[in-house]
Amino acid sequence: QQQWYKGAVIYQVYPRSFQDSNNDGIGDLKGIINRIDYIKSLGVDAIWISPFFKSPMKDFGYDISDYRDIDPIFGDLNDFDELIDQAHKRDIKIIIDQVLSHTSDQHQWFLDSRENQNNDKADWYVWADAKEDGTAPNNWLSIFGGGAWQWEPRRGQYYLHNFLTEQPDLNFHNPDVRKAVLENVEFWLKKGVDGFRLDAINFCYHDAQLRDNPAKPKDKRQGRGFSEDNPYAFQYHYYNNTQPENIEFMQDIRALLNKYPGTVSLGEISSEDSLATMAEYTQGGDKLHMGYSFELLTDDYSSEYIRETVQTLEQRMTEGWPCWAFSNHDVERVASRWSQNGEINPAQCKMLTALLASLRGSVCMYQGEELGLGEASVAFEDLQDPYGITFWPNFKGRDGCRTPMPWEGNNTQNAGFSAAKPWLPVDSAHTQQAVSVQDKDANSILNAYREFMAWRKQHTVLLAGDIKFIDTAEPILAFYRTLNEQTMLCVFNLADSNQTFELTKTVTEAHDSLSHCNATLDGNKLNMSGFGCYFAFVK
Ligand code: GLO
Repeated sequence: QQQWYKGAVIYQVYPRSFQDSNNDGIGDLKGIINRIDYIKSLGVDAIWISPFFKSPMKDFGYDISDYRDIDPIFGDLNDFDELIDQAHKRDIKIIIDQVLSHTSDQHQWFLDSRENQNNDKADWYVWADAKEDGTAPNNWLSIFGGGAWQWEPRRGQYYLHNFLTEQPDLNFHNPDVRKAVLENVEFWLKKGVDGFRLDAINFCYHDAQLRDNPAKPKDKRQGRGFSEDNPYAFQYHYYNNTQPENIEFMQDIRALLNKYPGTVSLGEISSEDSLATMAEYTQGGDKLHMGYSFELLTDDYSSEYIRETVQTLEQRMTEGWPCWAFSNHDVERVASRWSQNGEINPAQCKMLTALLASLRGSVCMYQGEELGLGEASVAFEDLQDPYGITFWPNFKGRDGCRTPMPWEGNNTQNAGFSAAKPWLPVDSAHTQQAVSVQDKDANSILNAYREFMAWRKQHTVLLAGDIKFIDTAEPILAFYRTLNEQTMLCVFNLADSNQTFELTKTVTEAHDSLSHCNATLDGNKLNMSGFGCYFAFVK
């Protein structure tokens, strides 16, 4: 019996924007409960909910001021218990976000720590003296822009923040910190969660000697979902994250999870060599269960890129288990990002769902991906994300993928998300793609999504088989999934033009039952329409 997370489809809910139940313009836990049957109808195995803990919301919940409580904007602990209950009744697992590398600057630990240099919590964050000339201790930068050090007048020292100024980094070199952090994690295990998505998990440790990061040559800088003119891209981040000690902490997390059988960890990893770090953090059976890859969240869209990426990770990640995603709350929505002509193409959205659901590993799909939503355009005046405000207009931040879910079409107020003005505007183009509209249309992206999810579940070879790519030219991507005696051929046309593909094996059972594929076999020649796909058992 394969463990549940292997091959699972995890539906990511960004709670602020999913469903508002009390009409304050912000989604909440009750809203998720009200929509649980919709989530069930998608055929997913688990929900990952982005942070809903007490927070000043400078980074919309990724800045936590109390790890054991729910922010009132989202509800309370009873709502959470109810959510777990309702999800479990429907056989849906609950994965929650844990932001361990940093807290909010309003967390009591930080309020104490910053007071002076000799209090209980004095060494719980990363404090350092100014250089002789008053400048920051070293050259480290913040992902969200500017230096990674902030001066604290009370202590007469700088503190480290890899993210916003309001997100001070905890000092994991201090064993008391590790212990306290794990106690918070255990609080949620006792509540019955099925696992954790671990935010920026390779950022727990920093280099204790605070060595400068080396400069990165211009041709090596790539944007990983962040602005390429973000100076963050100008350095190799050798010393501010992914330190050797970090691995021991992964082992501590696993040891804790092992006390709660069936619970899993999904680590978000972005390092200078993310694939290598993912392999390292998930091998040996004593560290993380799954690594979450950023590789397919980039602008790169070609069969060569996808093949090379998946293949490289397959080779490196011998025992570890990957988790792939095309979209999340940090990057431009895939329907726009990989659009071939600037417009949303439903056939492409369906094909991408089929592709993602055919890869070896687990899969995360972001709310609205099942509707083929494109990136919303958000005016500067409406921006909420500090990251976007800093880098505007070159980089518009993450609000475009965080606008509210469109539930109702027609002229329903705010697409049924809320009766009050939503915290981010509903995109008018999204209204036409609303759940109620697509639900009724057998040919919709939503119904194709449901079909593929059911399809994946029915075929163990897709959940557990290995993956072997076929050497194809653009724009065809093709691979075999094999388990024991069974081999399934999976072919995808990544372009909007008709293509052909030559089969070299014999079809024993073609999958004509799938209604969203747009490919027909003629002898051993496969004729594929634009963005078509094809599945068959072969010998
Ligand atoms: C991506 C997170 C992002 C947070 C950041 C700080 O890394 O999902 O949304 O802003 O990690 O916690």
